[in-house]
Amino acid sequence: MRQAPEKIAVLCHSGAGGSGVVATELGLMVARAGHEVHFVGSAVPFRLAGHQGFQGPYYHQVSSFAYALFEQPYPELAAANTLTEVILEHGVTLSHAHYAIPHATAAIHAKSITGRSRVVTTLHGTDVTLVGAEPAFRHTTRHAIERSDHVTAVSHFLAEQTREVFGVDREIEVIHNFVDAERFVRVTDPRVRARFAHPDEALLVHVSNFRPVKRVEDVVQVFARVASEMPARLLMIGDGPERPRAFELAGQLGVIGRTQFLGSFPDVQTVLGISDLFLLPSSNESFGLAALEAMSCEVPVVAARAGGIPEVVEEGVTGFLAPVGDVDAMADAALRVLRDRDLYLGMGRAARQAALTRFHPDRIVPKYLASYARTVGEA
Ligand code: GMT
Repeated sequence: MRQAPEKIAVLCHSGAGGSGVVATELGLMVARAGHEVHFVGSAVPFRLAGHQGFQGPYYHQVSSFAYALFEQPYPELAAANTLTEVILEHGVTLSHAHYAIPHATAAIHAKSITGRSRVVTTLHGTDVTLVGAEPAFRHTTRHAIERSDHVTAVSHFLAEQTREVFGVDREIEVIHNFVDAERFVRVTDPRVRARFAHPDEALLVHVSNFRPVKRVEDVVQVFARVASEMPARLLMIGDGPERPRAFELAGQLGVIGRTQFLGSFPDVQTVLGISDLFLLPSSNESFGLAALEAMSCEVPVVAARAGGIPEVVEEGVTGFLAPVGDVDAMADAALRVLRDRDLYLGMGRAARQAALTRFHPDRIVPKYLASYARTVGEA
């Protein structure tokens, strides 16, 4: 980064998803490094609440305008307009867009209006693997990727996928996600764990937005197999369209009494910190931030061998991977970890070690700061 502090705008989704979490935590760390950070979005990002102050970071709400003639509220145009105001009023020199569409599109638009503010875009996955591959957004996503001044992706898998899906040959810097290893720690107070499980029960956990890509029914299937072999409980954290199906399946498989659906909340670290095993059977996952947060809490992971997950979970070291949909293999792996105390403890330690080394903010955040410096310096 330049000697003088930069003024940086951050565009991200406000919901509980991993991209908003990464954007917020990164923005907070960039602010702590002495830069002025302005979040721009339709709602206060999930994990930003309580962190704003008169010295920043700041939050600017994207205005929305409904008019009978408009069939849609045009959120991308509204975001570009609000960002333009923020760039002009505050002298923002760099916009960091999390997701090619709609955020990089809005940032590129604001850059073109103002003639200022370079654009760094971070690809998180869904825009490339799901939305971007949808022909309705193909050209706009490719344009956003090509016209950004710098592009990062959260995994090698995603960078490769982006090149394949969009045929772009520009540089895409891989910067893995990070975890706050001081916040995501083992919770040793037995009273916290006692709220959810008896001491002799294994505590399995899943955190997601319950979208089809997460295969939450597989979570319940794996848990039912585990629970038929040993005393166990399952915590389902998050919310989304597949939650009713998962709930119904838990009833059908007779594990509803041992499964708790806790909904969505920001301080997920406490629940991860008392858990024994994290389940992530997604059909695709560009990274799997929730798995990393579990690892930081010394929780081994059983996951699908999909997308960027193998870049996070090291097979046989910090967890086990199985083919997508192979709930028997996942249940076998879960039982193997939960029945072997030494294996369980060793994997937990290795998981924590990975969080402290490969995925520590001290290692990852400077890569973003360096990319900002290069991008602003090129102006
Ligand atoms: O997992 C989701 O569906 C939410 C999505 C998001 O936009 O928050 O997560 C994506 O970004 C995360 C942060 O980089 C990654 O950890 C997730 O793997 C990625 N989700 C998918 O690729 C499905």
